[in-house]
Amino acid sequence: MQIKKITQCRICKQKNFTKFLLLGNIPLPNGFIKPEDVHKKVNRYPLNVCICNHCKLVQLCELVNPSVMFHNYVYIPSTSQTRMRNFSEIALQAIDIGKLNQDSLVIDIGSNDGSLLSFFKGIGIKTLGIDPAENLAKIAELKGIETINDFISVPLARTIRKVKGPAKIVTATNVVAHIHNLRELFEAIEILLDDDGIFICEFPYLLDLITKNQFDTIYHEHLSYFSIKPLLILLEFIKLRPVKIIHTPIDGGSLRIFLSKKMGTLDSTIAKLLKEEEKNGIDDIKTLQKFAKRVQILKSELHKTLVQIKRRGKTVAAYGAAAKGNILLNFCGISNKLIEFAVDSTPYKQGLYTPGSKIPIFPESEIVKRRPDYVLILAWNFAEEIMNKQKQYKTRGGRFIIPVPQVTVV
Ligand code: DWN
Repeated sequence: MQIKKITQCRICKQKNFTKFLLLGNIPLPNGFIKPEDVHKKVNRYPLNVCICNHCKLVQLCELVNPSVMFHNYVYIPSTSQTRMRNFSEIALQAIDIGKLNQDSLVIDIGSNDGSLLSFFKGIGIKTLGIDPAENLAKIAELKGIETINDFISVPLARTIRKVKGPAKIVTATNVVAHIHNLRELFEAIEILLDDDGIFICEFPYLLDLITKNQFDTIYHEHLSYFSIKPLLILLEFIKLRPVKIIHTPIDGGSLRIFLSKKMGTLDSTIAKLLKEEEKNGIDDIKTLQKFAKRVQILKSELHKTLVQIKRRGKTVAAYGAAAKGNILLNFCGISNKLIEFAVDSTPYKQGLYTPGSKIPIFPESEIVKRRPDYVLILAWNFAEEIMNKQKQYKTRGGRFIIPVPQVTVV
């Protein structure tokens, strides 16, 4: 079954939703196209967002079969220094809060190419990765990170606990929002965790998404868009308690939550964030409908800006063949007619085309080689890192376009 319409909220199980944003039928954002397939019709999947009227979890209205999305995965975290710095910060906090030593086991759910676990492995801590992407599990193993190539599940957690023993730390970065069955996920985590173990997860924060117009981070891989209120309701159904919560800047704004089996103290940050959410009315349907209107304005602003540049005979390239970039391009109707080429540091994306918009992807060196007049930064969450890297392009008169939170030409 490729697509399933949600009938009940994954947190509170109620069946009462209000749809507030329709992004249309869009290709899977990591479904890059091989040259030989670029003229074939690309599969498109509905991308609509609703809010549960009971627990206020914002979530996709339709779910795509996870095997279709994650069996062979081109996204790797190690292409961004910003992301790797964020990983090292998580590792340091884990080592500190978990009082880790060489006997400790750290398990990463959605371990990708082993980038996060390599920080633990590097100092002799035992590690284990779990990831459904066959291609990435192989790469992690080649890096010496033992990785189970599978989706997380309760039976798998039981086997791991039996064979490896309990984990002092379980991590999940940009994974919890990707998983439909949250109650099974947390049951599996409770099985993996030692009695004094800590679960550390990080995922994009709805407050930032709404207040900073980050509509392009809404895509088929991200099933849930978390805020504190529904998270507190989720905690009523699981046996873990929050001991710490940090509002981090990564990916435009994320929550990093530390959960333990022991009774935690409701971190004061939770009260502060709840107040912020109330102030911005992010669980009020009127706020969400205003956000949807801003998204439409951003769409026409960006399209108009690129058409005007084209009319002036100037050229535009895209920087970062990011999943979010594919949502932005397809939703805003931007294709290879307005964007000459894209560049990306991920080897597996180079030589492919962006899905739907059919833009060819080159290594980053193409920017200096072809010197487009403008560079549209699709990976806006790394705009600073990218503009620093491309100083030479800028000093030679190149200009950057940052699409979110507003269309800005730098
Ligand atoms: O949740 C997810 C996030 C964490 O990563 C996944 N579902 C999918 C993926 O989303 P994304 O592709 O939007 O992630 P990034 O990390 O924002 O993508 C950045 C892209 O830009 C990568 O393809 C790498 C590229 N890049 C580059 O070419 N040069 C990035 C930097 C920093 C650079 O200097």
